[in-house]
Amino acid sequence: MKQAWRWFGPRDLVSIDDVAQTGAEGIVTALHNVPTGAVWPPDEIARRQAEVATMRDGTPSGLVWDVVESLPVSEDIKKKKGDWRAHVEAWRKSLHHLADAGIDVICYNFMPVLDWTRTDLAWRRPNGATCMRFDLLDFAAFDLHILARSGAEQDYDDAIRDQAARRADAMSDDDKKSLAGNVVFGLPGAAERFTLDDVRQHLAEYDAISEEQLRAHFVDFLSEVVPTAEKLGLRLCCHPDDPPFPLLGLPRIMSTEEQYRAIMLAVDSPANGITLCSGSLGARPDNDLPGMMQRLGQRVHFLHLRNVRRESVAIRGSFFEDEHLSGNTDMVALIDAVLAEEARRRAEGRADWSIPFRPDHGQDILDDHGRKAQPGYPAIGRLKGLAELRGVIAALSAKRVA
Ligand code: DNO
Repeated sequence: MKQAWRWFGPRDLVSIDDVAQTGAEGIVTALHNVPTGAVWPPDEIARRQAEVATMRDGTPSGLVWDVVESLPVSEDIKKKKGDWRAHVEAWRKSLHHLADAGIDVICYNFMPVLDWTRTDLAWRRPNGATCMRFDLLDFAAFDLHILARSGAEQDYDDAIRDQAARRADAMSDDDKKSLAGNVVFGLPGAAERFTLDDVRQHLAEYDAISEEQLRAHFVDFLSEVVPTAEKLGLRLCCHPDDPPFPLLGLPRIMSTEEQYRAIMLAVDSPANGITLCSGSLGARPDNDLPGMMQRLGQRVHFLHLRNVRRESVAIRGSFFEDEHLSGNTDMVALIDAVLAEEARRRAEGRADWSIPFRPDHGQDILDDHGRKAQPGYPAIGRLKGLAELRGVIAALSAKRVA
């Protein structure tokens, strides 16, 4: 398992110098400045590689850009309209440029309109740490009373509607603004920053797109890009929906094992793979993460290891981001399944036997509270996660050898 770290580029308050001290071996990043739908130019890829490789004083960092996260897929591609053909062509060109630069793992997602979303970015835990949280009642209050989406009432039962109305009544204008900001204005890594009106307009366009139709658009997109990736020796890996259930009346197609299996079969190539994010998928009680790793492992090209604590037994429910070894996913069993998959790959002689992972998100602890890096991506909270995961990997690996 290759230990990687997400870095948001030179503006990231957690610098390459900091990352070098975490013990991470590789970097996960993107050209966040290139607009969605445009080609990633070779010189900008090379510049980012040089930034990753160099400490502030000019000495080598020892770090390499291993994984792209994300190469964004445009709304036109997801809706299969407008400039979608040109955007697919640009995506393919970017794949060529990345392959030329020696970067071969490409993460992306196919979530309509919103990338990941939360209602609270700094929810206090009893020990003083803060974490991200998705509270279904706050989300419903946003949907029903701030966005005021038409048809939203049908998506919630009476009890949720009543409680959401009470919450909305109790909110000041500032509270409403900050809730809307958390939900739609884009968390780190999201390719777009939408206003409420943009969101309303996109939602209206999705009215006519069913889950089946969105899946068909995804398969059409993959049929165009997977052959290119395969030829170039690249591994594409789709990130799951986060949270993994329908939101704002939008279809979600990458939330369950069955949905992943359908997409893997529809375009059956090793280049069509999975980013197994235990935090996103783990927010649903019917996703068995160690089992998914056992059953879909051959196509897992990248891992996000984090843990959530579900606050209800509902498929669509509230949750918060727990410590990496706490929460509802059995992280030790999941890592054991990853190591078993790596052993299988080694026995088969696969060159890609070592699967890159990053400690995904982290609670804000200690000096994180002062630094205020990107939500979910503090230095010390993630380092704590990485250190704990590294300990589990070392212990389980030693047992395998013995
Ligand atoms: C959140 C991230 C996501 C992820 C994209 C991948 O922390 O895991 O924003 O980068 O969905 O395309």
